[in-house]
Amino acid sequence: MEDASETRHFRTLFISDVHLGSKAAKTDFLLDFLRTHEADTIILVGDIVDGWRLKRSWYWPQSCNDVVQKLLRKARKGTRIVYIPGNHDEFMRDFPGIHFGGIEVAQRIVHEMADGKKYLVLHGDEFDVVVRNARLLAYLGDWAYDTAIAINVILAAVRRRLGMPYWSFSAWAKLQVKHAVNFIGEFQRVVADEARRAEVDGVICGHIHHAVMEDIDGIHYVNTGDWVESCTAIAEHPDGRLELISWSHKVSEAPAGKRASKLVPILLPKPLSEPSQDDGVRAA
Ligand SMILES: [Mn+2]
Repeated sequence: MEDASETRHFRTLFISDVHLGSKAAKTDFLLDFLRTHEADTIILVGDIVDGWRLKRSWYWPQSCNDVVQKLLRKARKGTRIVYIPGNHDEFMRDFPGIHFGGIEVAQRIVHEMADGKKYLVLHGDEFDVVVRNARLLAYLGDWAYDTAIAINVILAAVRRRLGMPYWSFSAWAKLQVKHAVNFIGEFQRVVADEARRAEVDGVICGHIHHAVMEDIDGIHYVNTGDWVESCTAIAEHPDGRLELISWSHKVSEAPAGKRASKLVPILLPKPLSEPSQDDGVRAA
């Protein structure tokens, strides 16, 4: 019963932070989105699978398989799919350059838009240490910045070897409520700096679950958001123009029809009293 006129076709779709394996993953929304959005290229910008979550307790309902199957099917039908691992699916980082089921894995890529503009595409967790220690690093200078990124990589590897969960940016940021806005701003600035170093026009990342498109000192900073709360994606039109799509918004706005009736139960508010103790759920 698929209405072809409803399907939108893009040059590229950017999706991140789905956290498959965490109960908070909005897989029904994502499936709905994938059904109605086609693209020549789909770039998965990290934290698609929540490996840390699955390690603690296995939660893999059919809908998670459906998402994976949907992506593999698109790959079979000719969509180029690139998987850039994040910190929650860093097990994928052991396979750079590997193709599986038509999906290619890369640490980061430079994507050229249809209008020739170049964008650095990465998940963003490599800047956690920098963001946390922004003030100190600004004081120490450039060498400290590079060292901090290197230390972040080493620490993550050591923690992984010891079976410790990845330190979570957003869980930490939430504890620092007063400064949360500063952290988002700091993250954006640090990532934009990296794009400037790479001599590109913009950057597309995920990690902090905060979808936005804005200019930061001449760098176009684009964040894909997440499919845990906001259900957002970035789409590149055939002419290279970028659009931030908020899918839950569209669903809730749609007139009562087949889609609305199907998705209404998911829209029921969850009890607000439960602060997410579990880092896997909202953790960036
Ligand atoms: Mn992340």
